[in-house]
Amino acid sequence: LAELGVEGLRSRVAEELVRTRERSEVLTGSVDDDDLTRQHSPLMSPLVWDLAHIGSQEELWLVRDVGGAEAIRPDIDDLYDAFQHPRRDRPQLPLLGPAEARSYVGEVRTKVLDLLDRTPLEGRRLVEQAFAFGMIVQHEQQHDETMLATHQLRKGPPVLTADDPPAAGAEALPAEVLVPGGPFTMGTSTEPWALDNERPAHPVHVPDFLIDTTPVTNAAYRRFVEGGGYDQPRWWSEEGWAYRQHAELTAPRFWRRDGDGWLRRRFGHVEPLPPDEPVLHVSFHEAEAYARWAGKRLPTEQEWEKAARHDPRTGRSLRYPWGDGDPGPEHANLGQRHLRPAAAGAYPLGAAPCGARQLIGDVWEWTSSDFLPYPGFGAFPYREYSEVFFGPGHKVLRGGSFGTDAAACRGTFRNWDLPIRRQIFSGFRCARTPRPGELG
Ligand code: AVJ
Ligand code: FE
Repeated sequence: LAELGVEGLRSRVAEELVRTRERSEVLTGSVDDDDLTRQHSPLMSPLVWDLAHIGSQEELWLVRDVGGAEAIRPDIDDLYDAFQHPRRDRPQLPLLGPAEARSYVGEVRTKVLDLLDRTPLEGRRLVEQAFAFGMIVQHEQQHDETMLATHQLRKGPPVLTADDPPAAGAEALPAEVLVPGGPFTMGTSTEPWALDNERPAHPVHVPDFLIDTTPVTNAAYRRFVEGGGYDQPRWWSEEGWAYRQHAELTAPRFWRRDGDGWLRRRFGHVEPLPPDEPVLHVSFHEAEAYARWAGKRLPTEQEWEKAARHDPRTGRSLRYPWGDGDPGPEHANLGQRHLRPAAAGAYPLGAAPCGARQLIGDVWEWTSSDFLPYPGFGAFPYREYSEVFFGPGHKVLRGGSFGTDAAACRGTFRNWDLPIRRQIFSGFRCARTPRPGELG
């Protein structure tokens, strides 16, 4: 950050705030007021809640905490506190209406841009001050991804448009790649916008493992579905099978049988299931069952990050699979640039040193790991950001999806969710431990 200079940093932060708000405007401006205030699924907030919540967090963290200014709307703090009201109850709250919400977030933003002009952004506190703005950009982007998931749940004709992602290359890829055993550095102490749960950098020893070169595709997952995978408890954990029974799961969310084939619904389009695309909208339990059926397992979070970041030539951990440079459209499918994952095998320039592809972007990837703190973890800026979610109830997802912005995605970034969730843009890849003697 310091390399940008004070004015460079200031304009970079302002650009990110503006770019991010444009995305929020697309997501909330493409539907009518009824669509904005309605609840499209009990799993999600009304879109108008996300919008005002974005403004409310920005008011709390920047206008009040960094700027020391008086509250703009102290009366609504409670309505937009995610801990006070579960998503299913939010439509019943006396929320700001669409016009009020828009003017509120606009008013907050005007104050924030003014604050950015006045904040010194230098000296010892530079990183801390810039971090508060970076955290707000990431927070808004995370809610933009959540709103994109709400769009996927809404009924009715398509309202969002985007070009298709690049096709897969013609070359044949190996099904899996080897990551030789040894130490690597997990997490980060230097990434300026890394959140508390990604810190600090720490050494981890990871034994030999093989990991799928690409995420598991619809075609592969379909073989599991049609091979009776959802009818055979032996592939599922006890908890997973109980969930499968209770929720009456028979296939990934948004799939529908059509004669001998399958259709899937995607942002209002109903289309034949694309065989080469990574499977999307599966829960942790479904991913785990598939992996067992395939004779494999899910990667641990440590294995995933080593595959994505470890550079055996230098022994260092990279910021991204392709190196230390920020993500470009040639590296990864991020930022809602496309409204679907790219086919497995796309993005050769985004490959990791081990040869694995699409670790960043396309689909969030379930890991077998519980969401837990790294050794030396310190909650920042609030316990409520990560710490209260640590424990066996939440599983870690890695790598970001087509709906994740680059500002909220890094090789170290950790997402988490309940193992039953599948309205998120979740997929997975498998891993396995080599059989004795297999590696020669
Ligand atoms: C990191 C995606 C699990 O959306 O629940 C948003 C991020 N935290 N507002 C979420 C978050 C507070 C969080 N996830
Ligand atoms: Fe939030």
